[in-house]
Amino acid sequence: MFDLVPQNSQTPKIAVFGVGGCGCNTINQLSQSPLADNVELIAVNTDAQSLQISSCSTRLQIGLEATKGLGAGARPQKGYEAAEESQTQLREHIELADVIFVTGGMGGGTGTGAIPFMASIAKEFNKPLVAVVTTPFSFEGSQRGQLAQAGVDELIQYASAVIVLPNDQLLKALDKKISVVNAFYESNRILQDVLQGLTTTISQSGLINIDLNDFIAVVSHQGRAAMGVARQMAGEDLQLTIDKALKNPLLEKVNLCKAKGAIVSVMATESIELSQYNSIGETLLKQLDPSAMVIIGLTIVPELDCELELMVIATGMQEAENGLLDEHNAEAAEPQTKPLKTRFDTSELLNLHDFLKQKAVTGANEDRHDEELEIPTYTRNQRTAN
Ligand SMILES: Nc1nc2c(ncn2[C@@H]2O[C@H](COP(=O)(O)OP(=O)(O)OP(=O)(O)O)[C@@H](O)[C@H]2O)c(=O)[nH]1
Ligand SMILES: [Mg+2]
Repeated sequence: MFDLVPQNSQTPKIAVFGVGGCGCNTINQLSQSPLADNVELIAVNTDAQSLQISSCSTRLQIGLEATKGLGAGARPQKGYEAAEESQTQLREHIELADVIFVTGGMGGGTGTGAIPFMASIAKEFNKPLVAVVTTPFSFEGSQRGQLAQAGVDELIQYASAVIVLPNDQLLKALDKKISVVNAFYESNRILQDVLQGLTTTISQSGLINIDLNDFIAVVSHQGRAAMGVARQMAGEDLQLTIDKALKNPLLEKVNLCKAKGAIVSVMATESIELSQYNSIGETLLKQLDPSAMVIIGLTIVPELDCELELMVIATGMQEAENGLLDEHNAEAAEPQTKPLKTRFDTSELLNLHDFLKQKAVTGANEDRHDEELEIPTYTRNQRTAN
């Protein structure tokens, strides 16, 4: 069953930590894109030089004693010690947040050692933590690969959800001539896209907001997760759009039919029909474990230049699948979204109140739509359950 979730009066605080070199690159990229006020970006590194050039306003240098500000030298134990040494600062930030995202590269010292440690702090505070980590290119050598694998295995013990982006998939999925910088940019953009979709949906401007507790329930299934964003143009098939969002070729392959939950953030123009909205949940549910909980949030973006834009996070898969990229939807290899700046800079997000006021002056058909949305959630849930 899936829920239509009510408007949330409190905006949850979202902390996004970028840890180590890779994590700081992603955070720098994120800081260039428009994000809601409730999102705090925090660059964390043992490497003082890398932090100095970070464009992020909150920067935490960890493990000054353990690493002398020089990085952890590809030794995860050093990264762990650094996080342990600076745990007071890390704890302060983690404790203040309602939802935590952590991103970084596995295979080096800082990210591999510090990210699982941070996840263990979040677990102690009972805070949901979603980790998005890369694994190294094969050409970086088997030792890095093994360190990365051990890091991911450890992280899975503590994080609510772990999303793995294997760097080797960048080689397979993107144009062979793409520069390294642009390939990394594409990889980092998955996090950027999902974060943008999620924060917009959790924030007050959404028409039907995803409630924090529901978000926590879905991401806390523990295990592996998949996420992605896809756009649907008029007349395109919904199933294909969902496939594009979930079978992002830059992600580790996971067995979706084992997913225990999913969060869908829908961006649409105000002409979206209730039946269309409902069928997003129904179509998605068919692909997941039959007992999966699916939560959908809707945000009206009046100037959206497509029919729908979906951001999906599917959670609770226990195993990664050994599969080849070829089995992924080939169309999904093409970038699905325009850069965020283009998508959101000109968009005006409507709040629920304004939306209903506008609807009140338009036709009777649409009034029915509004009435449906005003039915108390409990009643709607009962209906969905029957
Ligand atoms: N996708 C992506 N991968 C990256 C990026 N930067 C580094 N990586 C990968 O992340 C792995 C870890 O590298 P870093 O993040 O530089 O390592 P670190 O955590 O700073 O660890 P130390 O430098 O040893 O303290 C590398 O082996 C690369 O595979 C990036 O910007 N994007
Ligand atoms: Mg480093």
